Amino acid sequence: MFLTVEGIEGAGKSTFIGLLEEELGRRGIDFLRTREPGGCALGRQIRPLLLDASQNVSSRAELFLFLADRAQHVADTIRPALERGRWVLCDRYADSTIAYQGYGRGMDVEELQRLNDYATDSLWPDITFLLDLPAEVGLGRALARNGREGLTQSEGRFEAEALAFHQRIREGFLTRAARWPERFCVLDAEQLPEAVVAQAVKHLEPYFGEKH
Ligand code: Z5A
Repeated sequence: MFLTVEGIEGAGKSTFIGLLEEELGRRGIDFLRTREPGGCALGRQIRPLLLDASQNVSSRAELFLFLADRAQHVADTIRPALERGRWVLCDRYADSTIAYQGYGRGMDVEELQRLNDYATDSLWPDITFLLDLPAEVGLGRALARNGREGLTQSEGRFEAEALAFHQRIREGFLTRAARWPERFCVLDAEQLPEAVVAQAVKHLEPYFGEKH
């Protein structure tokens, strides 16, 4: 079972995944937690290039760095785990590229869909949890967290983008969720973290018996 978690900045993905991990553990599910960018050895070298605010990376170069990270991550980590019957729980995946580089940066969405098919050899998640909330709420949370962790307000290339950029990304995710309703499970991320996870667990209930 391949699960991905998507959402705008500050949607609460890390918090959500932490709580979901506990639930999966309690149910005896053998799972792998991973993330993009940076879920494999090559990706850990690529990640700082993508997130460093001082890097002047062109949109196309950025796209191919995300795709290189993903291609290696699928080959090295995700596919082998799925083939061994494990569940994979991944923080961001191909939908992020289409939302950020497509809807956010204005690159051609259908072209990005094809490039993701190529990079992943057509591996798409079984279920995608979309943590949905208004962009200003997510950015507010991310900035408060950065403040607590001693980072500057605009630390990171994506945090520094204008509110309209993050609003386009939210709309992009929702457009994808409407196009693939059988894959996406849209969760109201303005609720308390425990309530968000409870909705996800309810959605997963039919799969728990299968354990793969
Ligand atoms: N990116 C891309 O452009 N293209 C791609 O193909 C891929 C990614 C794969 C990766 O950054 C960046 O790369 C990302 C998209 C882009 N940039 N942005 N934006 P990252 O991995 O460093 O960061 P992130 O993925 O955006 O995650 P995040 O900012 O760390 O947020 P989060 O994991 O969703 O949230 P959190 O840390 O769990 O929560 C944020 C704060 O809110 C924190 O203080 C929590 O305590 C609080 N929180 C969490 N849940 C709640 C609820 N339910 N209520 C209230 N407060 C909450």
